[in-house]
Amino acid sequence: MPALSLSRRLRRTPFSEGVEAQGVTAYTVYNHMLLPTVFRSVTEDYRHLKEAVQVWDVACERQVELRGPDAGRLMQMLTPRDLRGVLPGQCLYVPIVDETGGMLNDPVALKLAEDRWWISIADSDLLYWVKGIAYGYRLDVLVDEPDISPLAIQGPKADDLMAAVFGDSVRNLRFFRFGHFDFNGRDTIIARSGYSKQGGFEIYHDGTDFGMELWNALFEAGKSMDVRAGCPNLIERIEGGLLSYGNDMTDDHTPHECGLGRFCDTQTAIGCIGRDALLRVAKEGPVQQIRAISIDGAPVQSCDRWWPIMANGTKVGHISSAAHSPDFDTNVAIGMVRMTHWDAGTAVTVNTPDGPRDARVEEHFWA
Ligand code: THG
Repeated sequence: MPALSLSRRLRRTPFSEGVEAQGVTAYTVYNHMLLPTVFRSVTEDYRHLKEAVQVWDVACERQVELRGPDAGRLMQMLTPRDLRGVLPGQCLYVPIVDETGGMLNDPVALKLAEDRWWISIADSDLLYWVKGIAYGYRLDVLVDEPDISPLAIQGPKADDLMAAVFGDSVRNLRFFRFGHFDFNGRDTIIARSGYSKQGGFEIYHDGTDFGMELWNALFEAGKSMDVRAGCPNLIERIEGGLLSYGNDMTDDHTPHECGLGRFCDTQTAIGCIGRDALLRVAKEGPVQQIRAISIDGAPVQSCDRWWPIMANGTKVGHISSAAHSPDFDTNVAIGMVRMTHWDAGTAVTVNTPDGPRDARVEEHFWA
């Protein structure tokens, strides 16, 4: 593999020094920023994530901040999820759609105050869409990307590690809630959330000067817990059915096609851009949808372009993510499948780069 040329467009993070000292072996680019993808090997990282605790540099989950009297109105324009009744301190997984109902991003939104939200974005330049709407509708709101860098603590021992650094009260945080905690005299936002099914937290580090201080404190406190640097793990996130924007979905897909209909309240999300389009698709129902798919045979290579899903010689969908799962002893995958073939148990063929494989639509994701 050729190397990745670094320059200031490809942003480093406040934790990059620590990531490199811990032996990162592969990066990807996410929101124009470095995101580690492998430390030891994807399989070793997976095993360790499920047994111990990891510190993840997910600074690339950039925040789009909305601040001002119209922040709440703008937030509701961006998503078909009904935001009435959401309180400060809550996180929400929110589909963001365009005027056709196509997915623009699938962030976690944090309501900081009545007049202040963070949108913790997946990999697309959402800032410009949000700025354009605020400007076009003459909204009284400031939209920008503050330099906030999330650091995720994930794995079964995450509570113990966090309690060692931030005190026992961090254990009381409920899922998808955040609170303010002290770190060496600095006010720090911590949420119980993260891109794995192993449980854990996200620390929203603000500023660039104490990133390594935070990183080092976590590694010092976690020595007895076998803490390691980690990163979102391909195998674990496919098992868990966690979708990846740009891989598993694009602006050609509606939330319903992505299986995110449960995060849409299109009837009551008054003011949401794309509402009419979504009301139509909600009524008619999607004709293709994301499914868990198992693929037989030897471990597959990673899926860097969509692999056709075939049945009786016709294309009935595509695989967008795939990996070999040691725990389930099969290749686990995420794919978009046409209605005619999306029922659990349906046998299909996946055209992988090294030939056709027998595959099966599964009832659920694996975790
Ligand atoms: N955390 C934060 N920002 C993020 C991510 C994150 N931005 C980018 C990316 N991840 C956005 N995508 C997702 C996808 C899934 C989830 C979070 C962000 C997720 N889903 C849970 C699930 O599907 O089980 C819970 C959803 C719910 O019940 O509300 O957590 O990880 N800060």
